[in-house]
Amino acid sequence: MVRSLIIAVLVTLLAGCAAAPTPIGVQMPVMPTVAPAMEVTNEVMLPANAVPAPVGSRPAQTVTVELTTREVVGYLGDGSTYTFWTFNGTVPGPMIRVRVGDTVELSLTNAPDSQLPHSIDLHAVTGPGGGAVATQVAPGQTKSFRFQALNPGVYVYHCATPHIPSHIANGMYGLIVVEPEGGLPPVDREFYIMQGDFYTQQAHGTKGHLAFNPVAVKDENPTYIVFNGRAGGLTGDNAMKARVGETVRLFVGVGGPNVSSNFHVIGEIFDTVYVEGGSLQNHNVQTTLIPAGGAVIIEFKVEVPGTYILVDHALSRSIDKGAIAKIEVSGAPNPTVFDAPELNTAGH
Ligand SMILES: [Cu+2]
Repeated sequence: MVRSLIIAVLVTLLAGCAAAPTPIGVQMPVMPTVAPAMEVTNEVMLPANAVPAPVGSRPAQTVTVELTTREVVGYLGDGSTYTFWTFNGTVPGPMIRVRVGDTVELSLTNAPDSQLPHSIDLHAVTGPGGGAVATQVAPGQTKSFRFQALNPGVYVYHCATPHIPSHIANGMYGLIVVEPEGGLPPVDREFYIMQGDFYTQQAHGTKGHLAFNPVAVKDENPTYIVFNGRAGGLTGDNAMKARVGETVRLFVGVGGPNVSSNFHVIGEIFDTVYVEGGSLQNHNVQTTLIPAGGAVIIEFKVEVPGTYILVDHALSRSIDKGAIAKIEVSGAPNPTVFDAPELNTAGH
């Protein structure tokens, strides 16, 4: 009697023991392969209002630009971290703003804790490799070169270290604005937005730390397409702000590496588009095409208060992959231009 009781207790204990052998043919639950979200100490997403002051009407001069390539952890989506490769720790990298005729002395440092070499190719450069040959920097190294900005416009810069699409796909791009003589016409607000496609081994929306997927880059099959490095990042507290009656200028680039943008602002018409970032100006545009490795200037006046949503109008990229940003326009209603009963009952 006592012996059978002892056996019964032992069986019960063994049944609750995690180390008990798994019976053959019984499936153990699959452990998630995604690591927990890593600690994020700096926000990698660059705010859209991080725009340097206009150059204005000053004469051409020599400008010094110092950039540092850094590999940093940030949020690609809510609850989803990712190890970005960056210029100066942000996606996009800082906007460089000069005028035509300026001589730019650029030095590129690769942070000592980087795992990889990096470089910079600026599309505003006239010269071999756009600077990439002169700036291949190992971790801890600095290299410099000089160029004269011969052509006004808005140009993409990006890392050009092999495998180049992978370096761009991890966030290594930014814009350099070369203002024309006399500067750009003044506006009330300027914003800086870059679209980029990201490639993770996990499905879009997976929580935790997401891993880069080099095969998906070659297949051009991104899991994330985003503005400024974060799905839906330029919304909420990070939404752009303007007031009724103000003029807005957007500098919009596409880092890619693979996906161009059908850039559209829901509820706005672009008064002016500097086509492909060059000197040709188009007017009254609904959607403008921005190639990978290209950029535009978009200008419009905001006449009606409310929320305006920026999208890639290949809309799965926005609805399903993250390319959403918002401009919140405050001010008095303008029922002559837009009126709806819903707005009146909502107290606007
Ligand atoms: Cu790189």
